[in-house]
Amino acid sequence: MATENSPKEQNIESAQSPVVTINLVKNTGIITIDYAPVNALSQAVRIGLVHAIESLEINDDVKVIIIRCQGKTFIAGADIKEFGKPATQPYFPDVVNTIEACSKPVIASLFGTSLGGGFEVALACHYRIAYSTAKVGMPEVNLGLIPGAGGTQRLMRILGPEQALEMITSGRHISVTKFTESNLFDVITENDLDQQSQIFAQQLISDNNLTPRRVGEMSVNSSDFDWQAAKTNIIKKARGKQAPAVAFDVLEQTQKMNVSDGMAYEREQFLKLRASEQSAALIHAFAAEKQAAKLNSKAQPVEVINVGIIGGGNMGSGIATCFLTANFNVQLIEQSNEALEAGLARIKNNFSSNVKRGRMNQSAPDACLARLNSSTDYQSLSHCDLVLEAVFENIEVKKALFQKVVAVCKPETVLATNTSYLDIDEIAASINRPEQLVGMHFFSPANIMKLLEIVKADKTSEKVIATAMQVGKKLKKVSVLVGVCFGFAGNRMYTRYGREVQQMLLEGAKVEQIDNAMTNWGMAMGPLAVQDMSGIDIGHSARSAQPFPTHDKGYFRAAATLVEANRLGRKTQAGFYQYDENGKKHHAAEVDTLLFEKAQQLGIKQRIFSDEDIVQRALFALISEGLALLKAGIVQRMSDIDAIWLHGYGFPRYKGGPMFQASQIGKAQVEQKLAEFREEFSEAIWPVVDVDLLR
Ligand code: 3H9
Repeated sequence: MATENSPKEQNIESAQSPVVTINLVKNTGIITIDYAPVNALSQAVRIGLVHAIESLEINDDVKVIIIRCQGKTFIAGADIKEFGKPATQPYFPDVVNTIEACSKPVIASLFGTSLGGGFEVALACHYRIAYSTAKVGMPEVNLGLIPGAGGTQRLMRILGPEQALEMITSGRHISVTKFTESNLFDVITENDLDQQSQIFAQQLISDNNLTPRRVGEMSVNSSDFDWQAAKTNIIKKARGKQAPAVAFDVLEQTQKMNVSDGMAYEREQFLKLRASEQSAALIHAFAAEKQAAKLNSKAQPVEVINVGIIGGGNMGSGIATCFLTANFNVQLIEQSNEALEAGLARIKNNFSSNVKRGRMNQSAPDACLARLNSSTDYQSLSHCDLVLEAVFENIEVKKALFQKVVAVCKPETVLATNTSYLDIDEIAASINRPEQLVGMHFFSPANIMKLLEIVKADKTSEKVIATAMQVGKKLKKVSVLVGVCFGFAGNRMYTRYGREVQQMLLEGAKVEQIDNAMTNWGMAMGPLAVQDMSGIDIGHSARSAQPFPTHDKGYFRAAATLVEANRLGRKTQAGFYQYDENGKKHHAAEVDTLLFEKAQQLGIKQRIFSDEDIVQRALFALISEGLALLKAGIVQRMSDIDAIWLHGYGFPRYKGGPMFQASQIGKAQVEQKLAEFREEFSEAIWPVVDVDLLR
């Protein structure tokens, strides 16, 4: 945090590392880490830190040491870019131990997000001063890891096992102001952080209070902690992730050890996790999200402040909620006052539910709603920088709507459609500014789901794409650039996945067996429970807009059969499952009969499925379609497909996404399996794809 009070005195020596410098200000040695973007603990930073501590320790002019960072945050953790490469010296546990062992008091000066290894550095320091907006956390579990440099040990000592476990197993970033009851921070300030740290250092010097206070020397107070209850809770919440259970084991096993033995055990478990497939998948997921945000063009986005949203239905109101939460001004348009009232009520309801679930504080909705205006008159969109439509899926309605929008808006207004399936090129061709039109495809519920497909039509300008991507970032969405095709990237793959599930039903796999196989494998929900939830007729009518493919006799016939029998899903209390009055689902014997009869009628051979057969068919369908999308240039890169599936379709993050799975399975095996399916079910259904695209 570079401020007016940043240390200005001359460098006392040329540091060994270009990213860590040392200054001396009134008997205080100030170590500054300057390694953009987030001061991650790369080898250069580790070398620099050790050298800085060692040289300040032997400098008689130095009484106290401060570790601070330049840029937007204190250290945000180990350098993720170094993961997957052989570990290099100095090893990180040795670095934190050097800091803690220092014979002079070391103060950490925290702002931004001090995460993982960054928080471990702070815990090894003898004092911690934090800016009031700072956050701390141990997010290692999100990468399939546990803290690997004493974090489990020092956090358990300073906060006790309950709070330490909560932080380590949840990975949450927590505001420093939540720790006022603990000894974690010595000062939490709203004033200039560098100045406060230096005042604190001067106080230690003037009080001659120069004996370091080491967290590692504290003992763990775990006498009345119920380890068994905590374990049950952690395993339940982990839903298939290994790291939280390992973190629990480390804390439980080491609670009575000294810090050095505890760290040795922690390190052993950390290294095992670092070599695990789950960790590789989670690190891939992190990188995939960051990559997805990157565009090849250098076009500059235009600034968006005022947003028009046409349509206040479930999608439109969810989208409006997102924009309002992200500080945009919103102008909501509906066809009638009644529809407008209903839309406004939905938005208010979204905010109330955010408050109820703890996603927002009590007063936040009022500030958001103050930025919302509504009208039935398109003229009120004239000042908007972005106008997004979320009306029902009818191309003629959408074309007519954009005619009205271009008539009232500025030429540079970005025009966006939230269509899920319609041809954006055709909509663009109907207006006189096709370059201004882009797809912004939100996923339902739009105020919750993180995925946003930014759809580039043939004529969409690079500036408009850059603007849509930037808006997505402000909305805190995972935005992925995709091209135009039926269903774009996500729903096209979802259709292929759904097709395979439907085919398996006709081949004799049971509804529960399919759903259980997929959820046991890690999917957030079974595909048939999802269809019941969203309404089987919805997908059926979207598909019916196009002729059913003649080469695929089973194509969504199971869904069509259920729709004919008026089993539309939860809304009719009957779909693939039967639902009781409490909404609890049960086996539906009628569905077995209906599907068996349909299979007989279509001449589809019955077989016995294992859970593994089901998962393989579903996963390879995704891989096959993903490779086709990549070849057709609908997505920029393979990892974008993974980002889409992780954030839009409940794919287990610890499995990295369908294309990561394909890479793990390996080219040769993918090729062989796809060839087997092609042989059995025809090339029309399992087409030849370019397996060489897999890395
Ligand atoms: C760990 O510490 C293990 C230790 O316990 C033990 C070791 C022995 N390294 O998200 P943003 C890059 S595990 C390298 O857009 P924001 C990121 O790729 C680690 N690079 O910004 C991006 O680069 P680019 C525990 C990193 O302001 C740029 O920074 N730490 C790292 O929205 C900006 O990122 C974590 O898991 C990193 N550690 O959010 C922290 N972190 O511009 C993970 C970020 O080229 N990081 N980058 O695309 C985060 O949660 C967020 O990035 C953060 C900033 C909150 C820091």
